[in-house]
Order: sequence, then C-alpha cells, then structure tokens
Amino acid sequence: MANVLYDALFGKHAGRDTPFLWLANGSNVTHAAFLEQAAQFAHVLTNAGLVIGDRVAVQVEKSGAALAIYAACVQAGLVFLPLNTAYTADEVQYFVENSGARLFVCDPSKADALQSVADGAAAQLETLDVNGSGSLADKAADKDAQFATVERGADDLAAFLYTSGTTGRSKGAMLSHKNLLSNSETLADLWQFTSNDVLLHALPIFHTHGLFVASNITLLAGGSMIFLPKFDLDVVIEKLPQATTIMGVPTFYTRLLSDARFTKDLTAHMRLFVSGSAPLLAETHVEFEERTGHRILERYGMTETNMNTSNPFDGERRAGTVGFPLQGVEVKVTDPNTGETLPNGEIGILEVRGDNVFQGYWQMPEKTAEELRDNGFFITGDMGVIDADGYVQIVGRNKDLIISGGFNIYPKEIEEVLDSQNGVLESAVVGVAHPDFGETPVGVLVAKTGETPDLDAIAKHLHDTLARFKHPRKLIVMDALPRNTMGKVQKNLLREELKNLFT
Ligand code: MLC
Ligand code: AMP
Repeated sequence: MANVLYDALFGKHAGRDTPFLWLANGSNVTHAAFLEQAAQFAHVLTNAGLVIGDRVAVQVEKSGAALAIYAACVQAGLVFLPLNTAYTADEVQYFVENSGARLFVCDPSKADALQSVADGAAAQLETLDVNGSGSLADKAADKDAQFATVERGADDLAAFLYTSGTTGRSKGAMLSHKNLLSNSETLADLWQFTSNDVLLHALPIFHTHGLFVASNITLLAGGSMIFLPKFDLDVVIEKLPQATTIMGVPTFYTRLLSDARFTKDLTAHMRLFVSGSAPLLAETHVEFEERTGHRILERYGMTETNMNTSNPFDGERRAGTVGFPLQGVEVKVTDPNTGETLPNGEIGILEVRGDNVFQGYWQMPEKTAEELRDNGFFITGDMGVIDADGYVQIVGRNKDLIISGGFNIYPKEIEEVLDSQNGVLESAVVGVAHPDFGETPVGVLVAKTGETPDLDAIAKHLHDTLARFKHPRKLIVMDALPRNTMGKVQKNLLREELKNLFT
C-alpha cells in the first residue's frame, strides 16, 4: 500500500526543479524545495511523538511554509486541521480542544495569548510566521530533507475542517484521502488543468476553496501558483498577466470589475476564471463577459462535500446556475419535510452522494446522522432546483447561514453573544445585501424594559470574542422582533425591512 493522497499530489514531484509557488516578490519555490521543507516538518511532527491519525491544528498566515505543513501531515499520516487566521483565542480554544490536537502551530505574535490554549488541550505549541520563521522552522532546519512516507489508504483521514452549525458548536468535518483526491481528479480533468497552468492564488488556505480546490488541482496537474498572501486588488491586477487562471469568491470579481484597469486586454490571455463559495449574481456574470469576453465558470461546493457541481468547461456556462453534477457525484432535490425525491423543476433541498462526501463529524454521531443519510446522501441545507437541461440552480438556504465574502457566519453564534449583554432582552442576526461582501450580518436588539443597551460596549465585547468577519456591520435597537403565531422570529421580515441598509 502506498499513501493515496501524498503519492498523487506531492510524491510524484520529488526532485523536480520546476517552480511550484511564485511569491509576491517574484522569487519562486521549486517543487523539490517545497517537498524537502515538508519532509523536514514531517520529521519535527513525528519527533514530537505524533503518530498516525493525530491532529495538527494550524493557525498561521498564508505562506509556502504553511502549505508545506499540509504536505507534511499527509506524508506522515497525520490529520491537517487549518484554522481561519481571524479567529480569536476564545474561538481557537474550542477547535484545539475539540479536535484533541496533539500539536498546534500559531503565529509567533499570538504565541503568548495561545500558550494557555495549547496547555489546556495538552497540545505542543510551535510557531511559524508569514516569512516561514518560527520555532517549527528552527526545529526543521537540521532535519533530513527526505522522509519515509507513511502508508495511508483511500478511507484514511487526511484533514479536518471545522464548519459551524445552525445550532450548537462547530463540527469537525472528517475528510479522507479519497474524498480529496477523487474531487481534485474530477475537477482537474473537467477544467482541463495542465502543467502549463499558472493559477493566481489569492484565497486563504484554511478553507476548501483555496486549500483543496486550488492547491490540490494545481499539484495534481503539475502546474504552478502565484501565491499571494491575500486578495489585494492592485497586486492581483499586476500579476494577472503572468497567470492562466484564477479561482475566487464573487467579491474578487466585483472588486475587479470596479477597477478601470481590469480590461479585455488585461485578461485576453487568461483561459479560465472560476467562482464559488457564495452566489455569483447573474448581473456580475453578464458584466464580466461584457468587459472581458470571458464567461466566469461557477461551481458549487461545501466543506463537507468538496465540489458537487460545475458549469461546463466547453458547453454553455449559464449565469445564475452552478451547472451540472460532477462526474461520480449524484445530486438530487428532495422535499424538506418528507425527504422524497422531487422531479426536475421543483424546488427542494439539494442532497449529494459520491466519493467527495466526507466521513462524518468528529465525535458527533448524532449530528452526522442528522445530515448524512444511511444511503450515503448528504443533506446540504441548500435549496435548489434542477432545470429541464439539468443545470442546478441554488435558490436559497434551508439553514440560518450568512455568507460574507465567502466566509460562513452562523447567526446563532452571534445572537448568543448579543443576548448575554447588559440591557439586551433578545436579539436576531440577519444577512443583509452588501455591495462588496454579497451579504453581511446586522444585529437587531430588543432592550430589557427600562434599560438602554450600550452599543459601543457591545461592539467592543464582540471584538474581543468573535472573529472580525462575524461582527455585525450594524447594531439596531427595535421595540420588538417580528414573530409568527408560533412565536418564531420572522427573519424574512427583518431582512426585507433592512434590505437597503448598505445599498
Ligand atoms: C475580511 N473582513 C471581512 C471579510 N474578510 N468582513 C466580512 N466578510 C469577509 N469575508 C474584514 C476585515 O477583517 C476588515 O476589517 C474589513 O472586513 C475589510 O477588510 P478588507 O481588506 O476589505 O477585506 P479583505 O482582506 O480584502 O478580505 C475580503 C475577501 C476575503 C473577500 C478578499 O474575505 C476572502 O479572501 N474571502 C474568501 C473566503 C473563502 O476562501 N471562502 C471559501 C470557503 S470554502 P477591519 O476591521 O480591518 O475593517 C467554501 C466551499 C466552497 O465555501 O464552495 O468553496
Ligand atoms: P462552507 O460551509 O464554507 O463550505 O460553505 C458551503 C456553502 O456555501 C454551501 O452550502 C452553499 O450555501 C454556499 N455555496 C458554495 N458555492 C456556492 C455557489 N456557487 N452559489 C451559491 N452558494 C454557494
């Protein structure tokens, strides 16, 4: 037996002196150098006592070295657990504890604040900064640049990605070697990736999109990536001439379209623009084609399932749809109440089945059973419809979820914080249309009788507890929340009332 994911993505590039990562300053990291660094990290991890299946939690800035930790984990048979760099210490504590991580890598600037998190979870703390320096790199420096790859099969775990829930705490989605590899193979083939591709990579690498879709496909095809720390409009426009393709959330495309430098000439050489993680407005799709002559290829995925559907590479890329089920992925629309399959043309919940679908939530069998049917279909919580030509369209969500600039925000988590504040009787958080982020959370508060909530103090408290992207862009006090006869808060009415807040 070999190591399913390592061999397909990484191992085959051993000794290749070709550029893998192009850095913002124009220098590059070769495939060989990247793999040697990964091997050195793998030695550090195993010397620390980690054994097959142990989790490695990582909250570090994007860099080639950060990506090499992923490769190191795969090579050593460990489970890679990347965390959003925006998470506060409070948030990180839960992930490190819940996952039972044996080792936690953080930015050196946060080490003092996070040492107690690591100690509390009995995890070893190491550091790595955006330039690749830190205790992990120091320990790796004298290690052998070769590591004996640990055998791992198709169903063994490769990564945990945490995803929040409408109720309760975040859940660790367990992804196997097969989940990740099968999806990358399908997409690389469908989107016709080759070793000539240069992917402009401006996404974070702690989520499915930037980590698995972008990086795995590039590795599989043997291409390279222009590896930027974040989406900076000026830098993306400067680097586009060297790229053949880019993957982004819709905010990337609306920001590019808002800039006069983004022209047909600038993009004439590009072969593919991919969008996903949040709905791309049909207007954006149309405006993009008018400006550049390219049709954005929109696809649909989830943390639990990797990618499910994609518009075609060669056929019609239809605006407002997410295309067809991928090869080997079944997609059906079911009745939210009965679970019965609905005919094409009827709106229901999208369910998906295939090698892409995860192994369940870490140590949460009840949550797993609620969403993953015995027959293998995963209940996505997205409302959709399949049209007569087979195109899947997402029309809404059957889950209380806000997607801001491609980051998922669960209102419940914010409402719990708001409800606990002085002077607050109750709260509701809703997603409101936002010109840059697509949607953004707004907090509606109801005061306790005779009290006046201190909105500044509440904003400060949110700042200390929740990641910045989750902060409501506005807090509004209302006399009461609209409720239906069953007493349930009617968030649709709030959304309607507030829909023009940012436009
Ligand atoms: C940053 N901020 C955000 C935010 N990103 N606020 C709300 N939503 C976001 N997504 C905060 C910043 O901290 C900052 O706070 C302020 O908003 C403005 O920041 P900015 O400089 O304008 O933001 P920027 O750094 O440019 O980031 C915006 C972004 C980024 C859209 C480029 O969020 C991004 O790269 N998103 C991609 C997320 C992603 O990869 N999703 C894939 C999930 S996988 P302040 O206080 O400083 O003003 C998945 C499955 C699938 O969904 O199908 O792919
Ligand atoms: P995440 O949990 O971060 O993986 O987010 C997954 C969710 O993002 C899905 O359930 C969808 O609601 C949403 N999503 C992903 N891609 C698209 C898309 N192309 N259009 C609309 N929503 C999308």
